[in-house]
Amino acid sequence: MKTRMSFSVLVMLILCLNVKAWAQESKEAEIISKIVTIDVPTIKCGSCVKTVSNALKQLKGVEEVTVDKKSKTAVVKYDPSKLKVNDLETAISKSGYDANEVKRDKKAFDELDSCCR
Ligand SMILES: [Cu+2]
Repeated sequence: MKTRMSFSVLVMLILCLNVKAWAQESKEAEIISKIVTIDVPTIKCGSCVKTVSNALKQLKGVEEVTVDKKSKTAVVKYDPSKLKVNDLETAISKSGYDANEVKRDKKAFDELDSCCR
């Protein structure tokens, strides 16, 4: 009788843990990614595109990046629970480029290849 009871307690415990794990999983699935377009007006060439893309991709929470030389924009898909638009702008600025209203970091700009300045 005693073994039987402790067995059912164990089963219940396992069930509880499973439900908890499942609840956590579905909570994660609820997070909806956002897509934002950021103006990067000082982009000039393919090297600029690469620099800006890499700066954004290094951020935790960035899912997809498309930097376009023609429209001089960066389209970023990101997780809004991990990042704000300003974090994206700051990362672009730190790589040496203007991003929306955020001006480029001067030191980073000076370190860019001469063709990108
Ligand atoms: Cu360039």
